[in-house]
Amino acid sequence: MTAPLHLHVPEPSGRPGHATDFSFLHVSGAGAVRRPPVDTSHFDTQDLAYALIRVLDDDGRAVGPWVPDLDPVALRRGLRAMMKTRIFDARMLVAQRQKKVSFYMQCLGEEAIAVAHAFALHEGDMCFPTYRQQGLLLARDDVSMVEMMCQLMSNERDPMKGRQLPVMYSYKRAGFFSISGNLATQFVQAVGWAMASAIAGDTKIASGWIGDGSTAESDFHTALTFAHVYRAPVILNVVNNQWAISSFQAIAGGEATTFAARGVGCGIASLRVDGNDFLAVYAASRWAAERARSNLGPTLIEWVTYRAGAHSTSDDPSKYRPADDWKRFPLGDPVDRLARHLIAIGEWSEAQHAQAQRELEAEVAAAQKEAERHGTLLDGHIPSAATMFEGVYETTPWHLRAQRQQLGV
Ligand SMILES: Cc1ncc(C[n+]2csc(CCOP(=O)(O)OP(=O)(O)O)c2C)c(N)n1
Ligand SMILES: [Mg+2]
Repeated sequence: MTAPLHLHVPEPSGRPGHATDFSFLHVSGAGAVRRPPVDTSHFDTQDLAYALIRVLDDDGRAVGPWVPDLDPVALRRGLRAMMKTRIFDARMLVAQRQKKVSFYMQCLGEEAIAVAHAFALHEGDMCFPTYRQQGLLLARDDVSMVEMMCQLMSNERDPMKGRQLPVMYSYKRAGFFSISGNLATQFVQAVGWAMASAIAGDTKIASGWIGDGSTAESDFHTALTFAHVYRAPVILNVVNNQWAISSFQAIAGGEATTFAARGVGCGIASLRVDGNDFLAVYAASRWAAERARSNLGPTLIEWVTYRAGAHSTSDDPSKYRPADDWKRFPLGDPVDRLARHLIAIGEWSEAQHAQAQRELEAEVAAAQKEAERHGTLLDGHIPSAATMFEGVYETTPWHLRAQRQQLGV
């Protein structure tokens, strides 16, 4: 008699009231992982897809072959952009609780990924983000916080005119493709855009974004196949923040292997990187961007991080995970880690940090005050119903003209 068959159903390593056991997370030592030349093969990145590329050690020193060429001025800019992102998120969360915004999504704990990645791209490159990469916009100066807040408040100055959910920004001028709520579509779109850039003989590259949970969608696998077959100039970012709303990342297949390893199997050079290490994020992003720009094809990067906040303002994580999870997460807080590094090299101090925090809080508060002048959900200053007929057709069809007349707008 053979034993009856059974399935393996992954269990989360922590539940409310029980401390999470993070021993499942394979963490390499800072500086311990090799850095191959950018023209290496996917085969040569096999070990890198299971290791964890890290630059900052526990004392805040930058060590090993992945230390990037970033001067203190750039590092301070990065730190400020991460702090600004965190403050922006905190204020918008409160604005949602005050009913000024209908819905919000924070990127608390994941700030280094989008901010350092933005620093590694060029003007004209196109990102296909999800709702947790606001740092891509806040790291640059092309889009003002006021404009972003008007989108969140669905007010008269909302550049999307109420056609997108709050947080679903769209900024062609800042290389930020319209966010699609249909997850994983970002990956096929990014690969398609990258292929079009190459077909046109252009020099711009694409950067696609997906979460750990969304890699279970078939679009993820389709995108990898096309990216590999045509050597598309694209960076494929998988943000593994351990959760997909209330589903632990193991449910999407991150338990006995890594998300980075998916890339190697498809013929794509792949890296697994400490997403809470600003220097490692910048270095890996530059490595991937250089490959794409040099016709060496796609790179898949798994960014290991932790979603410190709720999934969205519609979620209550205390129902499914321990409240102190983030504090126990072995990779720490990206803002603290970069600040500690700058202090360790004598380029920052506690006093400067406190001063920067005050300045940025004042800057974000001033932006919010300005945005609220154009209305919030509370006072009903929303775009006119007429806007739904505008900017869609070059010539409005007869039936829409009739509907607009009926509405009297
Ligand atoms: C195709 C699709 N399926 C389901 C959803 C509903 N949904 C929204 S967010 C989410 C979880 C996504 O988790 P993950 O990909 O890990 O990203 P994270 O929220 O952690 O950044 C789900 C299932 C969706 N928006 N699109
Ligand atoms: Mg996730």
